[in-house]
Amino acid sequence: MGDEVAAALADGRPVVALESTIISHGLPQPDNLRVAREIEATVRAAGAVPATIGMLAGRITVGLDDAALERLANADGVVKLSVRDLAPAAAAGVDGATTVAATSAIAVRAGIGVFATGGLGGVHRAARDSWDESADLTALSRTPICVVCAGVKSILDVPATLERLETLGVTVLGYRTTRFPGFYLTDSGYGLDWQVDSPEQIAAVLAARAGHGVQEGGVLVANPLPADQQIDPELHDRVLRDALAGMAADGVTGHDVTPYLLSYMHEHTGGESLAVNVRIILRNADLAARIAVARTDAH
Ligand code: PSU
Ligand code: MN
Repeated sequence: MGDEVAAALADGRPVVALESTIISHGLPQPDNLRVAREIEATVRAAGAVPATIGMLAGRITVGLDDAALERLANADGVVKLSVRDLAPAAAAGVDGATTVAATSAIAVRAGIGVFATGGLGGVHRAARDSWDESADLTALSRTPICVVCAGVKSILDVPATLERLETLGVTVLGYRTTRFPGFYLTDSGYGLDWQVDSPEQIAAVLAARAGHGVQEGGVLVANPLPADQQIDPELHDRVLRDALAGMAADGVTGHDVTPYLLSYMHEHTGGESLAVNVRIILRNADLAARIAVARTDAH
């Protein structure tokens, strides 16, 4: 664990977990390193300590330093690690980037309760045949963490993902909305049961959850982009259609599906999807930090 994160946790100060797959597989070089640093700076500006999580030469690290961020951003062959990959990757001594599933599991073990990401993994559109459902969902069903995201991308089957979150017992809160956000789009077209309007209210939900001791899994906070900042829905729909067709033509499957679709969107929206992606992550980092601060203030 990084010294700064260890000290903050020991003192009971607010800490926000951050994932590394977004850096190594979710954003293109060279923007990824700049954005990784901006995410951390955003968490700090809101009064919390950032703990970016990843694996360096087989060691799980909570609170990557700047040299480590640079290594995961720039090295080729950084392995994308879900929970089930952590042990073999550690034994093999590789560098790896942790997904939402793996980051959540590690964060909770380390005593961190709030986590900011961009978009959550979910049920893929072809899941009826491929069975491709992100382990992010099942990990959240058993990991008591609060994850701030902008919903899921419409590269996924959004209603199926919401159904699975319900089945798996994951609480979903809309931040100042009752519409589930669609990452690049403010509204995915699907509704939510619960709305919260402040970090303090979210902290109250987390306190109630912990107090009951009944619910095993996590709380997802869905933080939409303001409508005037979303991607032009027409451009979005057209590029998405092409991306799905390209993926089928190239025979992309398994854990390569999400990175393929993300980079396709980045390349074919003239940089718009990247700019929107960055805005989303920074907004989520800010809200997560304010939730972490509200939790410590409530004690
Ligand atoms: N969705 C995004 N951006 C991302 C990811 C998902 O909009 O960077 C990354 C996250 O790390 C997430 C992972 O946990 O992809 C999910 O991959 P899979 O679908 O293979 O579980
Ligand atoms: Mn998958």
